[in-house]
Amino acid sequence: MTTARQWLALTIAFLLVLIGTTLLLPIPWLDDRTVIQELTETPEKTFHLVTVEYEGEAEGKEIEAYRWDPGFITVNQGDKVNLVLHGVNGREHRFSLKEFGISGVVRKGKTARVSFVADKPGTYQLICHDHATADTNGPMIAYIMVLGGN
Ligand SMILES: [Cu+2]
Repeated sequence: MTTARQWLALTIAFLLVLIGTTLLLPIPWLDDRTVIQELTETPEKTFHLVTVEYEGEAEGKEIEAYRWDPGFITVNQGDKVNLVLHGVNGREHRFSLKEFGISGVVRKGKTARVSFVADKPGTYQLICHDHATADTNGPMIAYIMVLGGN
């Protein structure tokens, strides 16, 4: 005969195995990540941006504009975002993303890396202060859209 106490022990053992497997097995609809990974790891997204220069001519005058390429990035709230900025055109670009306390400079032929956690929804501007407006050969602004939680 199985006693009530033994049933209880068996039930607890079964539940522990069930919970253990659920937490540790890769789940197909979580991109084969485990529940523990899903709960503890911050999703990380890396974007490469290039400094580019557009040139044109109007009324015999040469005109130019610097841009970040790509100029629009979408992430989810809570993502750790890595920006890898490659200096291709333009001698240097002093930039900031002020809502996330980021500033730096990208120089021609060099790479600058910055990271932040996108902890608040909204659209933020990665501004190059050397080319911030059309009057200063810009606007060199990349828009970073952080989508709110689900
Ligand atoms: Cu610039």
